[in-house]
Amino acid sequence: MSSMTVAVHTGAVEQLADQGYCLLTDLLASDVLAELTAVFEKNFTQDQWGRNEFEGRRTQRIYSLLAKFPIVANLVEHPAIMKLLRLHLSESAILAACQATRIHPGETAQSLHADDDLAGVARPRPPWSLSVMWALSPYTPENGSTLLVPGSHKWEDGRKPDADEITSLSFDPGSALVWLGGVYHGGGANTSAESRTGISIIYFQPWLRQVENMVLAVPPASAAQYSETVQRLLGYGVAQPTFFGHVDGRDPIKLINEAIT
Ligand SMILES: O=C(O)CCC(=O)C(=O)O
Repeated sequence: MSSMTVAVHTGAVEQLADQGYCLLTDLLASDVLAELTAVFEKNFTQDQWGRNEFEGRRTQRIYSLLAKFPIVANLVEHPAIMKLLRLHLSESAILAACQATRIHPGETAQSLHADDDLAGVARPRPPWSLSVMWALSPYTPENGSTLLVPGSHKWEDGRKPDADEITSLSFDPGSALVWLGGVYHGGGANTSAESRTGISIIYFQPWLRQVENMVLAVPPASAAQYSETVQRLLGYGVAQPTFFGHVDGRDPIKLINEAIT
């Protein structure tokens, strides 16, 4: 991560600490935004519907973006985001997820959740993750803009948000909504006639990983000689029920043996 000096919007660093989220507008050069928009206009197809209520039955997702669309690196390593990462997470944070999402008209609100709660460690706690929602279309409360509960990263276990504590913002393509992993959030309901398209990126603390990077050390062809138990211990498997560890939305055990279900 570079140590260059980068300006972020006035107050964003403080707002992220205090409210748990901030909105950065107008971050992308027009040619980069135009290319990103064109790429995802072309690549959302009809076979990408969510497989459960959490993925969203009227939501489409495309995974493994950096393997498919190098232009996405402009978002992953955007200097303003790198600065927030350094200040709020870690100098050596890692990329945990990077997916395109399109919420279609008729989608209902996703259940509110805090990504860091999956750790099962008592709240409040320092952030284990930082999320960024990059808008490639307008985001509005009507078309499913991300629901957020400001300040909830400071809440104790068990507190549930009242309806008037949940907010969602309007913002333009090229903006980035950033929140800390302790903040309750979720995709909003789309009651409009237009779809809402964005790139959702999650960064993790660097220690949320294997000590040895086992799937690089023992690639699929080599892992094939072992039992399924060893393969899953190496990392060729997903955690249930979160599906963490997936590759392009699928269980990575299939990289070794397509027949395993
Ligand atoms: O789409 C959004 O606005 C947020 C989605 C989200 O939090 C998730 O899918 O886990």
